Amino acid sequence: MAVDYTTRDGVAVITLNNPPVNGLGLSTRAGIVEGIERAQNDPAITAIVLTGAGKAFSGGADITEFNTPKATREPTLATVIKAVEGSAKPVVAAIHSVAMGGGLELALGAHYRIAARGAQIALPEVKLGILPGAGGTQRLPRAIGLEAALNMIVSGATVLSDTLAGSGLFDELVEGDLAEAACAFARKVGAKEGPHPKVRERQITHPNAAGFIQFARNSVAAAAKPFPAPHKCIDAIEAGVLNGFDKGLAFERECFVALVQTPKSRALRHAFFGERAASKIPDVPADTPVRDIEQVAVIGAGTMGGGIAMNFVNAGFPVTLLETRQEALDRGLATIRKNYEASVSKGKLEPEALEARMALITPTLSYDDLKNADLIVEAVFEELGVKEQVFSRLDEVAKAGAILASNTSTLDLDKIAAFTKRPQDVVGMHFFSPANVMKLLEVVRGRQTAKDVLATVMKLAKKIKKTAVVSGVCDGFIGNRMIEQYIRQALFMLEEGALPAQVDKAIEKFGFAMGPFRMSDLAGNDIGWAIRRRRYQEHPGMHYSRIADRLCETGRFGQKTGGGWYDYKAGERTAYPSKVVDEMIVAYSKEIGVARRKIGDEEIVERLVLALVNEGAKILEEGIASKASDIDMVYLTGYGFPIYRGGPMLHADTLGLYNVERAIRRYAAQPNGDAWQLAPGIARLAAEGRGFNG
Ligand code: 3H9
Repeated sequence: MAVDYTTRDGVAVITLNNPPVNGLGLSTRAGIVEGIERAQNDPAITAIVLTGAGKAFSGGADITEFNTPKATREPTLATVIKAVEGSAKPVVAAIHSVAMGGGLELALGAHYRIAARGAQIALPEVKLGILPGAGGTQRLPRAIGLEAALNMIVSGATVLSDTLAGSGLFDELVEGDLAEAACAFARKVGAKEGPHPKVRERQITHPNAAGFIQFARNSVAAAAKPFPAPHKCIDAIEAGVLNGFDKGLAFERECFVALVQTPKSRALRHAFFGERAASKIPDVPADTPVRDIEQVAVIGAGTMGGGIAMNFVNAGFPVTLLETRQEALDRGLATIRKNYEASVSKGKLEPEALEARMALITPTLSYDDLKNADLIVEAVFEELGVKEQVFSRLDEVAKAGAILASNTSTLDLDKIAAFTKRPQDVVGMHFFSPANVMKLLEVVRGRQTAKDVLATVMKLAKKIKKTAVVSGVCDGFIGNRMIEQYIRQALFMLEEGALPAQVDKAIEKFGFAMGPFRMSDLAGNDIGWAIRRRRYQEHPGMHYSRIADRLCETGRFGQKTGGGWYDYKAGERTAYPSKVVDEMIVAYSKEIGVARRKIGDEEIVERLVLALVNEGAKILEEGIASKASDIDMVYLTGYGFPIYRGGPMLHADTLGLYNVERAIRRYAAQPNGDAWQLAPGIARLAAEGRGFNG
């Protein structure tokens, strides 16, 4: 049973007991109704306390039940709340830790609410692409006022119970023993004559509700472009204001049912679970012991090393920062300081905090100063010879059990590990630039990386607020290996008839933050050039368009040289289509004997996205990623894939793998088709009528 029923001196205590967060799944819902009825039928009971066991009052509806028969089976949450609200004996919600979504809606159905200080209160449904579907849009405005409620509902933001003191939501805020206080409160109100107050009966008072709602609509229109849910939240609140509680409730329900079935909501829920699933590694049990990490060291104070150091400093870790030359060290420290100063001037950091953070950094030129570090992250030049020097030196100085991490983005981690006599302690921590900003961390698992090293790094990733995804060893790991195929298609399309601005526009309209050519100009076209030159030697048979090499031969490396695929004005980041480059592209097609054709936006998007999907499927098949959602998390958090499409693999499922297979086979039969070798996994899943996510 997911609900416990006990009695305490005339008070029935109904305790949700459905770990981890007391999600309101079917058995929990049934348990609450049963408990309410049992209390009605017991003459010794005068009042009811409704609370949650463990780490939450309730995290809301059980999201895993959405779009399954269980979600609509009675008692639905609406029925549960009706039972609570209709109880003749007063119900007191005793809220601690977390009351979110349906959990808060349940509490709003109670006659009284008392809360522990510091409890997290939210209606976060909008973050899942839905709106509160059990009366939240109707009751919260009646409890805390129209403006505060609308802001909470539309943003999904978490507000502490302390902040809501005096708002009308809570009857009492409690410092000490909540259960004790709730029972005492319940006894007091149980002694009173009913009926007991109902939030639904309160009035929404606002001097200019219509004006405020219009203002909110305008703000949301600018901020929530591709998402329907925030708009529907406002519509539902407005329906309640204009037409009263019952009509508002019915309208809210209608909107909820429609939104929960949309691909956008499915994508957001996929991202929610994908983020949590990424930290679970199939053969590394959750109870794997972790190593203590107190002291961190970073080797290399360049852009990457500096950004990595900032991550740890921000989380309170003392960091020793090693460079080979004083000048480089000074420059690195100055950049870190500049970054923090920018945060101070934006009001995101207190000036004292800046100094405190800088004080956590110990600069050094000596490897001997790394001997106390529990974790050492190397961020030096991407060249195996350089890594060899660093790791053999680390092997000499690092203490036993220290984790030795490489930030390599392209090199073979197993080779790096072999430079030491402790390959079990070596792991990849591939940060993305700017490392202090980007959420993604690829954790690269070498052939011999110890399980406790992996477990430690995954736990640490949470502390430094990264989304960590484990990747096996392969060229480019998950993210860059896939992006290479995407860029390859982008370049082929230039040869065949497209221009950079058209390609970028099409994929940005699909939802990518930045198209491949703007992205290359930002990262530096010389980086891709260096990788390609390596590829030409390693895989001489592999077919690449040489058009990007042509661009690089002219010195157009991107924003940093004032020109790349686009032109840039000094001091600006705006990309202006470049006549010179466009003419160069057209001339190149002619030179290689290609008759340029008009390429539609649909083809551009399809080729780019399916290139990711096809490579992603191979990565999955080879076990480089352990699940499709890991690949999606890499793309959502590191590559600007539109979150409302859930990542390339979920997007492929939405298209249907049968259609994906057909499209890939079609492109494989066209010019440059040799770049398309259909991943066997796609054909297999399509034949079984399945998707990457089941
Ligand atoms: C809703 O309520 C709709 C209603 O308006 C209308 C209905 C008709 N369901 O985040 P954590 C799992 S929509 C199922 O690591 P934390 C989570 O997957 C809901 N599972 O812990 C994870 O599982 P695992 C509105 C859920 O302490 C485990 O719990 N509510 C749910 O860092 C621990 O999660 C929300 O959107 C759920 N509702 O944070 C709240 N919630 O261990 C979403 C969590 O297998 N939840 N799980 O990986 C959160 O924001 C955080 O989980 C919370 C705890 C703050 C509660």
